[in-house]
Amino acid sequence: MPHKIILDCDPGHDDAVALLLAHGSPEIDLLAVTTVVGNQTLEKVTRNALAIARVANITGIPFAAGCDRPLVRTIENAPDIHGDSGMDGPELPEPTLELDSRHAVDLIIDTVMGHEPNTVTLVPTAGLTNIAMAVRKEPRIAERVKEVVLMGGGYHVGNWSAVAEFNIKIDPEAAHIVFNEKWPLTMVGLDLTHQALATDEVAARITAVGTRPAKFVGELLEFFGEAYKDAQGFDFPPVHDPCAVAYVIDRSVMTTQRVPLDVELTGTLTLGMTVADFRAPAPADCNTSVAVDLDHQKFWDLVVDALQRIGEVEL
Ligand code: PIR
Ligand code: CA
Repeated sequence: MPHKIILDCDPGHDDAVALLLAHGSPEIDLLAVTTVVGNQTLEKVTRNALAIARVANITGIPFAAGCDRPLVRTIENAPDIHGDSGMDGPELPEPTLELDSRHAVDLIIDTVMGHEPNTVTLVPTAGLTNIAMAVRKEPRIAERVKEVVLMGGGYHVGNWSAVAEFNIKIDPEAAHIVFNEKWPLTMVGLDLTHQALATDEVAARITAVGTRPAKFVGELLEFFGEAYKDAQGFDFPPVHDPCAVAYVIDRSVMTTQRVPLDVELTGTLTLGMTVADFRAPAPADCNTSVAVDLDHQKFWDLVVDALQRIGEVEL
């Protein structure tokens, strides 16, 4: 039985790869795609999500727009990494799919409550505003969701400050809510995703697939790679968000460790830091884990395999 997931995202170059991986994997049943302000404005990331749907011919599942600002903080976007559109590089086709009329928070609640308990996995790859709002509006989803596998945070690495990661830092109060719920939660943070580098060999494998969707990914990675070189001095870009999807597909793609986690809300230097307490064996009631080591080969095999399954798509 494929794993039912809701992808909550802010496309975003790596969000796009996450969406394509989910769509092209037989192990994933993609129930809904929701968007939230993050890499760019809500309007832009939502348009980008619909453009990806057209590129890969994703139809028959609801896409809904969510929160256009964080719970407490003022909006922060990441144009240095993702460009003015939020997904600069490839030409973005005019969307054909229509947005669901519901707010993303309601779509998330309806989808979780409309399926059997313990069958729906939430995969957030952006700020956690929608997820926090959903669990506040309908607290029963905390017991009903199978698990949360999110890209965000880092126990030893930051990218939006010395110690904080973007998805957590832009809405730390939302992250605090999500990290302190009782659902099983796996944090696929920068410690893991900085191993998911799109090397030249990876880019060549993707281009060799030869289809339009694969060419689209190739162009995304080219822009993302240049941006990461200029802004952060990386030789190759870390492709964060599909790591969370890959973990749902195949647990053996990474190792994890169960450890208590919390989100810093009052630090002057550490706002938005995800604090992992490694001091002792995790207590019995600890419901949080962090991703540690990535099997690079297995991860990129999953992405290339998904692109091959998506096949050719005419515009
Ligand atoms: C990536 C992101 C934001 C800022 C930078 N510098 C790099 C986005 C990605 O889409 C990913 O979800 C997460 N936030 C990584 O921090
Ligand atoms: Ca993202």
